[in-house]
Amino acid sequence: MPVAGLAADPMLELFHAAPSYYSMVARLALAEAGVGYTSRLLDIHLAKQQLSGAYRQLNPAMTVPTLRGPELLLTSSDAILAFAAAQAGESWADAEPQQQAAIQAAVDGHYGIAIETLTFSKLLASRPWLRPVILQMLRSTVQRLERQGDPAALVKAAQNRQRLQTFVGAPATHTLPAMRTQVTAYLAGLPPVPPGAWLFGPRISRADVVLAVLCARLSLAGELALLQRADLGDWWRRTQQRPAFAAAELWTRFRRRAFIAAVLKARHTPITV
Ligand SMILES: N[C@@H](CCC(=O)N[C@@H](CS)C(=O)NCC(=O)O)C(=O)O
Repeated sequence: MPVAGLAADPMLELFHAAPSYYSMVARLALAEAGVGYTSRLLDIHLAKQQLSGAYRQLNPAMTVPTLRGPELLLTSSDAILAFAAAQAGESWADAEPQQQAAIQAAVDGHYGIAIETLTFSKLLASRPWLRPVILQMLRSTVQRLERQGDPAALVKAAQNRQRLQTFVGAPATHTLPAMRTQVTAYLAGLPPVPPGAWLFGPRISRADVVLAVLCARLSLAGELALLQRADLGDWWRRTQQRPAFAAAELWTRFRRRAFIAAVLKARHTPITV
C-alpha cells in the first residue's frame, strides 16, 4: 500500500491488515507525518498470520500493527503514533509543550473505547446470522492457541475466550447501547473546534489521527449519527479531504473486494525475523 507522494522506504516495514482499526491508526499517523514505509500486509482474519511463529517473534502480543526499521521495533499503534509525532516535529501540535497534556488525555480517552466490542456488537445486532460464523472463528482460534500451549499463547487464548464471552454472554442488542454511551461521552469531552482548525489549534495532533480513525469506524458501523456536534461534523468533513486520509486507506465502509485482494496479497508477505 504505497503512501501517495511518499517513496516506500525499504528500511521501514509496516506489518498491518487492511481492515484493522489499529493498523489504520498507524497508517494515518505515518501518512500525516510524511513517513514512507514498505507495506507488509497480513491476513489476521482467515489465515491468522499474526499467530505464526515468525510474526510472534516480531510482536509477542500477536497483533497488528508492527513497525520495524533499523534499530526500531514498535509493536502497538500508540507507539507508532508517538513515533510519527516525533518525526513530524513542529508540523504537529504535539510539539507544543502547553498542549501535550490535553492531547495525551484525548489519545488515552480514545484508547479506552472498546472499539472491537462496538464493531462486533453492531455487526451482530444488524446481522445476527453472522453469530455462528464469528463464534466458530473465535473457537478455532482458542483451540489453535491452546495447542501452541506456551504462556503467551495461553494468555492470548484467554483473551479470545473473553471475546467469546462478550459476544455470547450478552446479546449484541444490549451491548450496543453501552458502547454508544461510551463513544458519545468521549466525543462530548473533546475540545470545541473553531472553523478551519484542528482539535488542538492550527496544526493536527495525535488526537486528530485517532479521532479520524474512530469516525471512519463509526461510519463503517453505520453509527456516524453519534457525531452530533456541528464543529466535529465540520472537522470530519475537512479531515476526509486531507491527502493523508486517502493515502492511509481508512475504511469508512466495508470494502469486500479490497478485503479479498488483501487476503490474497498477504499470502506472499515475507515475515522474516
Ligand atoms: N494495543 C494494540 C492493539 C492491536 C490490536 O488489537 N490489533 C488487532 C487488529 S485491529 C489485532 O491484531 N487482532 C488480531 C488478534 O488479536 O489476534 C495496538 O494499539 O496496536
